[in-house]
Amino acid sequence: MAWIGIGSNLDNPARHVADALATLADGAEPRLLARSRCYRTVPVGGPADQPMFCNAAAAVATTRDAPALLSYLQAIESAHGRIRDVRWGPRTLDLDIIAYDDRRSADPRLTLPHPRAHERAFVLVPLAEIAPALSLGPAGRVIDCLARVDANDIAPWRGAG
Ligand code: A4P
Ligand code: MG
Repeated sequence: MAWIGIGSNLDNPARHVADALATLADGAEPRLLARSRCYRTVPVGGPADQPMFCNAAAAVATTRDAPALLSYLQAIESAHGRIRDVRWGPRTLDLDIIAYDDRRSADPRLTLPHPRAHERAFVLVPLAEIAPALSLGPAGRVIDCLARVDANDIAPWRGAG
């Protein structure tokens, strides 16, 4: 089982997130097991003037190994017109693997659990809806990480999710 963080802040972000969830729900493999609501979140890092994000989280069952799952997710990003230019800059769709079973990896091409998930409210708030007890490694469970961050400016995305 894998947990996926979903984010978008360009070209109708809620639609990109909803479409990505629909793509995951349509496929037999991976199979969508759970999804969170959609949230409006303040951009973290990157250019100061970028738009607000829509963020959500999903749980999938998969027979693919983690690198193959990441390739599959990157193909969905590409289908949404994702262009990688500015680090942490605006994007039509970002699909990150937050955790894959209890796998640990320090490989920069695929770090597990995701190296920044435990300190980011835009990941933790949606993830806490579907996986509050999930361990994010040394940082602890999702709900414990969430208790340590400021999530006050995160609100449900009106009209979606
Ligand atoms: N990579 C390594 N580990 C993983 C993993 N667990 N899941 C590598 C996915 N990818 C992983 O990612 C860069 C490289 O990370 C990939 O080539 C992959 O091999 P990317 O998707 O091309 O670029 P990125 O997402 O801009 O990079 P990064 O550093 O992963 O960004 P973050 O840390 O995910 O932050 N603010 C709000 N409010 N909401 C957001 O969703 N997202 C970001 C991106 C910044 N600020 C945000 C949001
Ligand atoms: Mg990413």
